Amino acid sequence: MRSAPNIIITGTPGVGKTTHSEILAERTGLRHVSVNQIVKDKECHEGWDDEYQSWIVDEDKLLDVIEDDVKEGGCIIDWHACDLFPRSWVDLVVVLRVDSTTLYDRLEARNYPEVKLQENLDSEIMEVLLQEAREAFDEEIVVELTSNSSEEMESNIDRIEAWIKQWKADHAD
Ligand code: DAT
Repeated sequence: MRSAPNIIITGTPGVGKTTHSEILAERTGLRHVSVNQIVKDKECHEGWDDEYQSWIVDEDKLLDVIEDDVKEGGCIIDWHACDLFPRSWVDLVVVLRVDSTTLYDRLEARNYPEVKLQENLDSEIMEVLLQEAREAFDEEIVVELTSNSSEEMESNIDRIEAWIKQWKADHAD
């Protein structure tokens, strides 16, 4: 059994997954599992998509690479997809949401190609990742939080931190 929970922080690119994950890892001692970084470092991909300027992820290889670490517990998995992770690995799924104007500004600042920017904006408006999370996991473990401002981020982090403490208390011997 895990001594600390595994949490997925998901949502459209630009919603604040990495920022939330880094601060949470620092405050709680949980480990930030940056899937982007792992895909690059461990070559869990089948090449580079030039149009989208992103790696074509080899999900089986990715799962193999992170399995031992995640099974120990205490991981904050930071990735824009969540339905590839086995349900048994996951205790909480946080789906971050942002208003479309805010997201537009954040993605533009990243110099996203127009096609990728538009696709991500559409995906956020259509709640694609929220639906994906709700379909892949029990509804009780899926939480939707807004991330438009630093005040909202602060409150999200406090809330997740409190949830982690409670999880540990509930799962103590
Ligand atoms: P993601 O990992 O989801 O792609 P990120 O953490 O890299 O997103 O954040 C994208 C940019 O937006 C980055 O410049 C930090 C900023 N940002 C993220 N969350 C924010 C928030 N709640 N309030 C203000 N800025 C935020």
